Amino acid sequence: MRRRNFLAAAGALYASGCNRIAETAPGASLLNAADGWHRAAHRLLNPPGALAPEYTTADISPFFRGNGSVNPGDGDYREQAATGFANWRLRVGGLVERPMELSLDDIRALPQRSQITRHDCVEGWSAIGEWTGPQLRVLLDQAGLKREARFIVFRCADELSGAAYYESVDLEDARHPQTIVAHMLNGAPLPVRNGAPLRMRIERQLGYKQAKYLTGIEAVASLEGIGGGKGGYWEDRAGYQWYAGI
Ligand SMILES: Nc1nc2c(c(=O)[nH]1)N[C@H]1C(S)=C(S)[C@@H](COP(=O)(O)O)O[C@H]1N2
Ligand SMILES: [Mo]
Repeated sequence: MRRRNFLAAAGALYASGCNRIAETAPGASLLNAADGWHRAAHRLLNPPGALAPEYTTADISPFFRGNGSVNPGDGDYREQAATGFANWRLRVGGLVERPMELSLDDIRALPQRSQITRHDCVEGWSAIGEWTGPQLRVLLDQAGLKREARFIVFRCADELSGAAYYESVDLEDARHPQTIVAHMLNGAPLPVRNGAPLRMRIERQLGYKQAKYLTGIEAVASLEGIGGGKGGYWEDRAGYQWYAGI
């Protein structure tokens, strides 16, 4: 509540012409002013490393609904699903020293984190689930980010209306302890509707940032030229904010 009031106050300030923060925020040239302001205000209230709330097993929603793509028919996804994703590979590339291709066994062999968190979709629903997988920062450290890397792009296997779903975050969210590459929901392999076999969990941001059907993790210096250039499928189309802090 306090946070919302602060954001409202900060919003009023912003509307009255205080847009210096937006102009000087990192990546401001790529992002609209509102995004720059939102990120700056949210970061002020949630210092680096501040955790999203975590819940108990008693809070877990009996059913975690699916939204957006829920059963991709793209490429060889259905064949892969039929074989239990035995041949699924996650590529880690772009501006890294050591590009990698990981199998699900490779992902499961890394140190794991489990977290019970609430997913909030802008369409007006929430669900609580327990997600398990390695922290993204472990993968990034193995691959070795190059100095020029500033954003991490998430590539997905599915298309919506003929365009590939994708998302992106800055390095602060990429390295956040609750940013994980999840392969389990509530102690079982991810259901197809929730992004099997791999999806991102970026717990301080809204639902559309949680990329499902993950095929690639790419370090880039700029979001220009990727998709429509606004950092994500819905950001490109519906004007959703790139920084979707909650
Ligand atoms: N690849 C992919 N990721 C996606 C989507 C999608 O359609 N495709 N939808 C997004 C939206 S809007 C939400 S709310 C969540 C839904 O996650 P769920 O299906 O596990 O509920 O996934 C997000 N990630
Ligand atoms: Mo959503």
